[in-house]
Amino acid sequence: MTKNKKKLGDGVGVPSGMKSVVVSVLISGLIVVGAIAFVNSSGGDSSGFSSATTGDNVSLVGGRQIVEIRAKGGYLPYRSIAKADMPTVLRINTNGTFDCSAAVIIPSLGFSKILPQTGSTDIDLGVQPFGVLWGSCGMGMYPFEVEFQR
Ligand SMILES: [Cu+2]
Repeated sequence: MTKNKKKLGDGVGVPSGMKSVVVSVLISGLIVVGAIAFVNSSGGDSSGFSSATTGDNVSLVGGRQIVEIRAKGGYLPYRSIAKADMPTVLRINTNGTFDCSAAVIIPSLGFSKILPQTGSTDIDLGVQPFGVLWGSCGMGMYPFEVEFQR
């Protein structure tokens, strides 16, 4: 831990230009997210967004809850509501998914995987505490989250 900090401090150091790079990356990220939101709301049926926040993509099977999302040009629903303190499986379905949402990462679990272009992938999330589990495509451009409630 301390070793890493030291390494950052001496030697190369953080160039002052780094900050503006980070800022511009954040801004371009926001633009991308905004563009996606625009595309999502203009295409398809208009009820897409509101139904994306309900918990109807969660089912109970044999004492486990299965949270099912779809990966293709992003993740749907973007936000899932699940129960905390319960064995949980995240099922990600792909169907002709050739974009980067086939590369899934869940940073807090150290999880990353390339999904099949078409298929169903179960990810064991274990028992999650109250809180929000966040995931995205490998580049962090398409986010999704599972909110664990009590
Ligand atoms: Cu991506």
